[in-house]
Amino acid sequence: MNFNTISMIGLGYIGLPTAAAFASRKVKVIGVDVNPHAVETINKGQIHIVEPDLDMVVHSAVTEGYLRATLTPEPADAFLIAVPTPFKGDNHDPDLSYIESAAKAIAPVLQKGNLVILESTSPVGATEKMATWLAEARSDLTFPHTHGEESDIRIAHCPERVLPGHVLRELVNNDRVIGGMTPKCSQLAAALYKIFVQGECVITNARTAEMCKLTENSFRDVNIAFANELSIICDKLDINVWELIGLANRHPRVNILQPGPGVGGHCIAVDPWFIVSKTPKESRLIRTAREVNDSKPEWVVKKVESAINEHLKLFPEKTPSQVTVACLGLTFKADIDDLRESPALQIATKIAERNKGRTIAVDPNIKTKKPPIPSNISLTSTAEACSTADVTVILVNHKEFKIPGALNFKTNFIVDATGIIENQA
Ligand code: SAJ
Repeated sequence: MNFNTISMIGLGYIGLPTAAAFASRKVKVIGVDVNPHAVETINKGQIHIVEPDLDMVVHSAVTEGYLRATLTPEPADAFLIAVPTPFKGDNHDPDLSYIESAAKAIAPVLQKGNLVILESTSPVGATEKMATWLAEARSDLTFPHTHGEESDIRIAHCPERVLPGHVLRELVNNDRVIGGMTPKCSQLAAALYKIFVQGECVITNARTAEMCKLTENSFRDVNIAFANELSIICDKLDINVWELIGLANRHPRVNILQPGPGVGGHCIAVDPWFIVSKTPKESRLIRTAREVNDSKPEWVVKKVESAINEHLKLFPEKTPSQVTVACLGLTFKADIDDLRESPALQIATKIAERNKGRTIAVDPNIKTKKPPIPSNISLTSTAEACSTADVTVILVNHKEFKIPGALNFKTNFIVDATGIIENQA
């Protein structure tokens, strides 16, 4: 089949780069988003998110006429859905309402022969659920969950697996898991991705593809939890965890990840719960890993509180309101500017709430004038933080902090959640 027009529903961190990747191969792409600001910005050839090189690709796709954004879906040969799947309530249950809305929005323009792909990270069974929502809205068409290979509409789940900060490269180079609801659905979806994917398009079924994405992020979460648990054990036993991990990793079959202030972002801290929510009794390790990683920020805050107390013991003439605490790094991981779901920001916020003195913070990647951080945290430069802080906590290993000599502390009261100091020693 020829894909003359592709429609991308959801123009966020995944949808927009994917739309731009198709458009860069001279395929007509109609991007759909409910956010008028996003639509307007894209139609001007600009972008509303931060991702290296994406601005150039979107600019040329729009100016050459291959990419256009709109608020309402229009007919196309293939529809790709890349909308959020957050939690519903406090129970970590997945909220599929954005997928449901997207399905209901495209249903009126669906035509026999169309392909619909769910790219959003989803709990097992979500693709079948999407098929039922489409079928409810279009009783004149047939769908794979009832008509198998004979269906009018083809449906597949092809999860995105790209790393923020490297999205354009990974979109093209990574292998792609293609989970069709039937073999024909898979073949059609693979043909679509082959337009720009240079990695292998590996075919499976929809449920396995759903579970594959959740498994990848849970694997990473469990491994980070192991490193974080080791860091707490080593602290108690007076062992340097960074040295320990370096030594253990010299074993040919050991590869321990790095401890940190906790796990942030919108994927690794979320997706494992989609497995737990479906199979709560069976997912003991996956749940525990989430709990271990989620408890790490509070552990770091407690270390900072102990450091403040030690500092006050050494300088008994000082009152708690005279202690300045500096937080180095606020983003959810190194060398990006994304503050959402950031354990570093969570820690800085708690410190600022509990610390009676001044709380200052440095983040070389936060360049906006009014970043979304609490007003009781003042942003400053690395040099000023190092020269004024009585207690310092290193929360993100940004490349600027790793430059030899960049961290010239006046204080000895340092809590290093990242291993920067140890790795420089
Ligand atoms: N982290 C550690 N120690 C480590 C590695 C990471 O504490 O050794 C922390 C980071 O600081 C960060 C969090 O984990 O707070 C997550 O960072 P990440 O770089 O591991 O992953 P994300 O969330 O940026 O992207 C992940 C990727 N998944 C995997 O690597 C298995 C990416 O490929 C997925 O596409 C993305 O989730 C997603 O969208 O699901």
